[in-house]
Amino acid sequence: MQKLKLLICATITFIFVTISSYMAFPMPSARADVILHAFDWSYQDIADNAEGISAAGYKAVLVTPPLKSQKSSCEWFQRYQPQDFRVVDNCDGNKESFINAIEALDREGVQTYADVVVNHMANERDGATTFPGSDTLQEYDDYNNYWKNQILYGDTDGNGILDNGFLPDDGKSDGLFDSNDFHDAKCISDYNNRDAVIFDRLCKGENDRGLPDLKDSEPGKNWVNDQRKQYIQALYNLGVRGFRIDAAKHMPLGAIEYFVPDQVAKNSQMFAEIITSGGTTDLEYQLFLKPYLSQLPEEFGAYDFPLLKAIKNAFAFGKPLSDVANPYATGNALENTRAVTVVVTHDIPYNDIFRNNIFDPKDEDLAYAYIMGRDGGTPLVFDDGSAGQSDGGRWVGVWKKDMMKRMIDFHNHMQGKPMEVLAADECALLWRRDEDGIVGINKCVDERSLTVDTSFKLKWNYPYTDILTGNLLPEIQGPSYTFKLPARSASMWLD
Ligand SMILES: [Ca+2]
Ligand SMILES: [Ca+2]
Ligand SMILES: [Ca+2]
Repeated sequence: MQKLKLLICATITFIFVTISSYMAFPMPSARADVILHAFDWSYQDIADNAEGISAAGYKAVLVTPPLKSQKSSCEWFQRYQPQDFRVVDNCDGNKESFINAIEALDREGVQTYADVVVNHMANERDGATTFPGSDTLQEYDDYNNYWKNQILYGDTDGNGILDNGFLPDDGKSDGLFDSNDFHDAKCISDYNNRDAVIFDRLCKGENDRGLPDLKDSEPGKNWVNDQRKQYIQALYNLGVRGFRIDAAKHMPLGAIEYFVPDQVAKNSQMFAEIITSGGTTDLEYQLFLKPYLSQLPEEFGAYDFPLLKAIKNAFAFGKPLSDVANPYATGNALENTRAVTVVVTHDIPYNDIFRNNIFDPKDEDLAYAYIMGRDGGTPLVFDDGSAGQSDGGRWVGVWKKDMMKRMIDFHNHMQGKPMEVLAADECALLWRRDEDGIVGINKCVDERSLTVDTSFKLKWNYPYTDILTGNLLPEIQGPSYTFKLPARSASMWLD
């Protein structure tokens, strides 16, 4: 594919940008607003629930990857196998319904975050490395009245036919990638080999051809990275203000920095999916997360998998909860400003190798209280809208559970208030948020009493209320106070 003319594309794309009300929408001052991961929700469902999402306290919604993926079957993983990312059309909707979702959320003061899947393309058509396939290009042309409305970028002259900058338009849609745009067909055999993880394919098993891996590693050959860049810019231009970078450990850091436009990085929340099995002493952390955090600018955040692992360990039988009293200090959490904190992600129930990270349901509630109650990181709540509904639909409707809404309410009340741990032992954690909030978590099966010094730390003779139960805390009347934490419970007191 000839790629020289493409240098001009990124700038030309701007010409077609409608200056919308989104451009004037103020950025949140802190990056600690709760994100709803509306996993495999349709864009229509998101639009329909925008008011409820806002009322529940969420400030952003991470939506289904806005790209073209196959619709002949709707398993969730198809959403992560792009056929074309110049157009939006998948089991969860199309560009039109995607825009409706963005606008509906915007009206409620909620931002839209996009799941960006650009490391690889779909495993289809017997291992094809031409995207989209010729049948798809023919369909674009045969049903132009539909497809012209789903184009995100790549129609340089705006005539409804994808041209990718090759003008004059000859009336037939142009392709996006061919075999020259992919690394050699080889499955990743060693996940501790950084080069293999970046250049080779994600495969499901020995007999799987794997996902064709885009070539993004040769200096001076920027076709792939320029397409990724235009894609992200186009999403930003629609009003998207957050980007989850899928499979980030599988792309060179230089490529990520290249394809995220500076203005987008500065005005959005960027976070990478780099799964590690631990914190700073973990090999995967050293190989993938550490270079990402140290070499990319501060705007580039990440899922806090180190913290997830630390919480999971601290809730295990025989392990002290006090292990997560100060996780950053012990190398078990990312910096506050770069962390997206989770207790479960879609990958955990839906991939056999991660299922051992699933919490006991009650522990999951307590873990949510932990990430919502602490100062640091942006909590992300996983809600399962997929047809699969793993584990009997356990994560269906999580977003609107009464307990979840109350925790988010506490989180939003405590924005920016510093945190100090007052007590920590094998069973329990107790911390304050300035003098205005107190969180207590007891993971054990017996009530726990914790006596703490309240001098200059908490308000005396003052009616703190547990937002989770509505119960009043018996008033603190002096410098010593004994908190009683019921068995297997969280309490979030505020004024
Ligand atoms: Ca065109
Ligand atoms: Ca053409
Ligand atoms: Ca790769």
